Amino acid sequence: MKTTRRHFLKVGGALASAFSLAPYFSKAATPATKPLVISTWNFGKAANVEAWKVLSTNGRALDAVELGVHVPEGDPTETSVGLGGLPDRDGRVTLDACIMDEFSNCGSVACLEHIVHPISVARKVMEKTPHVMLVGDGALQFALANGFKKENLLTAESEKAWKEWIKKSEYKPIANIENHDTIGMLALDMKQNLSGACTTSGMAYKMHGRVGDSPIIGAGLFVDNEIGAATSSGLGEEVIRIVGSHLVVELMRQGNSPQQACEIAVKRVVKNQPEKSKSIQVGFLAINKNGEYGAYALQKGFTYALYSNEIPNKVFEANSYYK
Ligand code: SD4
Repeated sequence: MKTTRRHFLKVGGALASAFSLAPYFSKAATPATKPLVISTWNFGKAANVEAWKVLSTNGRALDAVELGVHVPEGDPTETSVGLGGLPDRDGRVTLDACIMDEFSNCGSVACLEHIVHPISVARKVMEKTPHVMLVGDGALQFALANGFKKENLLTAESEKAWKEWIKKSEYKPIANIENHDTIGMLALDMKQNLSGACTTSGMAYKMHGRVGDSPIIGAGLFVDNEIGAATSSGLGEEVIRIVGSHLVVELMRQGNSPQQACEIAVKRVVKNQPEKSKSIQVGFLAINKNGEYGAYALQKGFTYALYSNEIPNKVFEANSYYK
């Protein structure tokens, strides 16, 4: 079966750009499920509700993922994304985000301060500049020039937690499993187009200027509208090392299911870092063009929320390499 698919994709490579891959996918075991939105962690459930409003009214996957991730970005009680995000070790909240559409357009911001919705700045980078990525001050200047408001993102609670942390100032580049909570969201719309978004305040108490996987196209997020889309959460350095989301999509291109692709990518992390992988978290989420999905993580506890016609918004726990 795998060989056949691979063969099809190899032989059909040149044809793929000219013709839709729909006949290939319609032969898959699962009937097409669309629209569909899937996102990382428990807070993905509330985010999915907003995304679904767009998808269920025949909207574009790109709009769905942007509006979906606005929910945790704007929620001051979520300490890992947007407003209320835990700061770096200097007490500065610096945000990373990226977005990618069905035409392989993409935009990204990294180490952006003072803007509640970095995902929308990333979209503006995609749509209004000849570039893919803006960082730091340049990203902030661009945001302000495009009408975004400058705000204080450090809430009293996050400031308090940071001041507690300062007492010991224990800087561990290997962050523990709990302080990783990026939202990565993937959507398939009624026109069978894919898009994705990924946004985070990154590792808590990181070095100022540290950028994780989340805003890096191919690492924290990748979309190929002929094949599928993937996103990641967890220790960004390990995801960057394997260009994780791109790897997952390419594995699907080779005929693997989204589940198989996520598992192979996680095993690659283990192979790279056999010892370190025991104490860190990395998780991948993927969907293909047919609406099949998969998720897998190093450690237990990686949850994701799925919203489709068949499953109206439910949180699941992914299987993990370490039990
Ligand atoms: C990072 N991958 O900055 C992000 C953090 C994360 O769930 O995923 N949290 O490394």
